[in-house]
This record gives sequence, structure tokens and C-alpha cells, in this order.
Amino acid sequence: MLAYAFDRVLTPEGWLAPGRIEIGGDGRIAAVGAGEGSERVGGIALPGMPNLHSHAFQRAMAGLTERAGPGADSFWTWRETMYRFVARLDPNDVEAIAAQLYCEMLKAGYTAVAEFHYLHHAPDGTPYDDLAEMAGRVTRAAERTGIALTLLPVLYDAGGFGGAPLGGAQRRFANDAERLLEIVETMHGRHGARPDFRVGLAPHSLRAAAPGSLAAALAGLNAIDAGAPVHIHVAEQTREVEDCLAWCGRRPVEWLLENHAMGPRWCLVHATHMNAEETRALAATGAVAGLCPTTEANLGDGLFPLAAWLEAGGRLGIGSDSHVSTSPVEELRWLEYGQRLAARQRNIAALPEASTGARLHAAALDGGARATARDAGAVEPGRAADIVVLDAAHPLLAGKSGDTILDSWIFAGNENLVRDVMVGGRWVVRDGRHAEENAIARAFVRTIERLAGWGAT
Ligand code: NGQ
Ligand code: ZN
Repeated sequence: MLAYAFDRVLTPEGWLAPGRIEIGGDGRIAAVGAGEGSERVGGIALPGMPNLHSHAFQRAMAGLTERAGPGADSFWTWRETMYRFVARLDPNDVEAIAAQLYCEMLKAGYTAVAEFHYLHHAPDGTPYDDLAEMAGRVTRAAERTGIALTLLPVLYDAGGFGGAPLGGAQRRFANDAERLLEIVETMHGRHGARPDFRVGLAPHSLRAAAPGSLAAALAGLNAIDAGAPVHIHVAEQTREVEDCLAWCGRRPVEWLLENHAMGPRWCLVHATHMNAEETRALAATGAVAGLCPTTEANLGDGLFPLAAWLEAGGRLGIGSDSHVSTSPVEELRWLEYGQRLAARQRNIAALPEASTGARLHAAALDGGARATARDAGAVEPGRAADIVVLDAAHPLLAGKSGDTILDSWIFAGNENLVRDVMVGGRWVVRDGRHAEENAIARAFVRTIERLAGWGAT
């Protein structure tokens, strides 16, 4: 049993100052209390933030798609660029990129990541000798960095609504339900016993997973792990809504509500374009809205109906998706700022006379823990000891107490205030540094240099 003392600890019941966290040999929190512990860490201890949506390989593209093409640029032209990029990656590249990404995430305060993993096969679509090769590389990267991983092998078997054929680049992503379940089962068998690993499943979108395959994959997943999470991209672009209506006469979220039992095990990624009825009905199921504000802004998706969602009691979490940002601060900040800009109001997410930062932070911890199917997201006994420690000595936090600390962290700076990070009871970042960060960065740089000139522009 280890006992650590902090200047402050954020618990579900409020702030302790000073506070103490005891951690058992199983990596879970055993006790939380006021006062001192045996080892003084200091700083401000918060629950670690789950990142509920990642496509790791896209980190290596960040910054390379901001140059205009010959015509108007859109989500769909970005996707063509992404397809050209993905065609270049081999398993070593993917592991190197993911390790760098996960290291950055930890240092920014994310302690778990749900990897929406669809880069399964060789460039011509041939499976690697080990069908789960790429899934294994992503898992290895998480293991090397210490971030908790919820692996979501992606079901991808159509090029558009109504079973349109797959385009060339999409062949690397393709699996029917049966082969996808083989990957799920393999990864569950290899790593399922680890406390920092969970496997679920992700039908890519209603565009890319045919209804029959989606149903078959879910049935198969339930046979392996009935509590496993299910994530799907939905209604991110207005064109997707229009195409879905043309295909089946229903909007994407409406179709999901009619055809599958939405509920807390589901994470609907983006869910940007919902009407009032969809918003209310989906929120009532307890499904998590997987919001990725920096990517949604970068790709020109539109704005999630945050006020209506919160009003309806909806759950949400944050993801960094294409990794144009790898900081929870930016996701939470832009989640609120998008709403302010559109509504020309302030403090949209806050309850009356309460903190905006605290409400967003608490919501993202709760929804993120659910979506990663990890018993974390709060500093309380029984939960995984996923803890982020902010630097209490930083001038930005001087004289701040209570929820104002969260508001200052989220809305008042650009320096990283995260000093130490623990995942499952193990310190993985100390004094802002990860023990493996230099070796990981060197391998990443080698990969980037090798990929240079892949033709982003
Ligand atoms: C993805 N990303 O799977 O990486 C997608 C783009 C698609 C986002 N939607 C591809 N942000 O949706 O077809
Ligand atoms: Zn995505």
C-alpha cells in the first residue's frame, strides 16, 4: 500500500486541501482522505482524463493539411489526403507514431485512450501474417508508454451508404464481421487479463459498415464480452445526413435509435448534426457523445448542440481524433468557445452560479471513463489510480482554490501545467518528463523523415 500527500485533491465530494490518496497493489485507489500521507508529492491531484477517440497514425499528418487545394477544401478533400498518407505506413511507422502520440497525451494529462483502429492490413489489402499485427503495434505503443488502452478494432466493409464498393485506399481497412471478430478475439485473448487493456469494437460509420455486418459484429462481440464498449462515427458532416436520408429515409442518429439499443456502452463519435428530437432521445439512452472539438473545428464539421444535450442530461467525453491537438485543455476550451461564438453568450456549459471548467471537466471524466470502459474518472476508493498532478507552484495557479483551478487550467493559459501523471498506480510522468520520451521521439523523427515528401500538398 502506498500513501501520497498532495496540496489539493479533487474528489467527487469536492476539494480536499491537503489531501491523501492510498493506492493498493492492484493499482486501484484504496482510500482518500484529508491530511498528510507517507510520501509528499504536493501539487493538485485530479482524476486522469480519458481520451475517448484516437486515430493514432493521423498524428503524423498534423500540420500537413493546412494548405489550400485548387478548389474549395472540405472534410472530403482532407480525407483524400489522409488516404494518400495512410497508404505509406508500415507496422513500424504505426508503432513509432502511436508511441510518440501516447507519450504526448500522458504529458498533457490523458491517462487512457480509446483507439479507433482501422488500419489493419498491408497497402494492397492483404492481411499481415498475423491478422492482428497492426492492432498489436498500437497495443505495444500503449504498453511502452504506460497509457491505458481501450482498443476498438474497426468494422469497415463498405465505401458508402447502401454497400458502395470500397475505394483503393480503403482496402487496408476492410474486414467482414467474421474477420473483425477474429481480431477482437485474438487481442482479447492476448491482453484481456491486463488491468490497463480493454477491447471493444467500432463499426466505422453507417457509411462504412453495412447494416447486416454491424448486427453480426455486435452479436459476436457480445459472445466475447457483453460489457465491451461500442463506438461509431455518426452525423459528423451534413452530407452524411443527406446521404443517409437518401439511402433509408432516416437521419443517421435516428437510424441508430431505431435499429440498435443505444445505451451507456455506446459512444457516438461527433454526433454533430442531430435535430432536437434526436438530441433528446439519444441523451435519454445514456449513450456517450464523443466530442473532438479541435478536429471538428479543423475539418469544418459544424457545432454539436451542447446546450440542448446537457439540458437533456446527455453524457459526453472528449477525444483528440486526428490529433491536431493532444491536450485535454484545448478540447474542453474549444468545446465551450465554439458554443460561445455561435450563441454570443458566455458560460454555456455551466450550471447557474457555478464553474464552466468544473462542469466540462466532470462531464468529460464521467463520459470518458464509460466510453473507455475503464473504472476510472474519479478519485475515490475502488477506481483505477489514474491521477494527474498540476503544478501548484505555477504563477497561473497562484492564489487559486477550488473550481477556479480548473477554470484557470482550461481557460487561462498555453503552458502545460501537468507535472506528474499516474496510470493504474504507476507513475509514468514525473516533473513533466516521461522516462522513455527521448528514445520514443527519436524513432518518431526517423519515421517522419522517412515519410517526408509523401505528397500532402
Ligand atoms: C477517420 N475521421 O476515420 O479517420 C475519419 C475520416 C471518414 C473523422 N471523421 C474518414 N474525423 O469518416 O470516412
Ligand atoms: Zn474519428
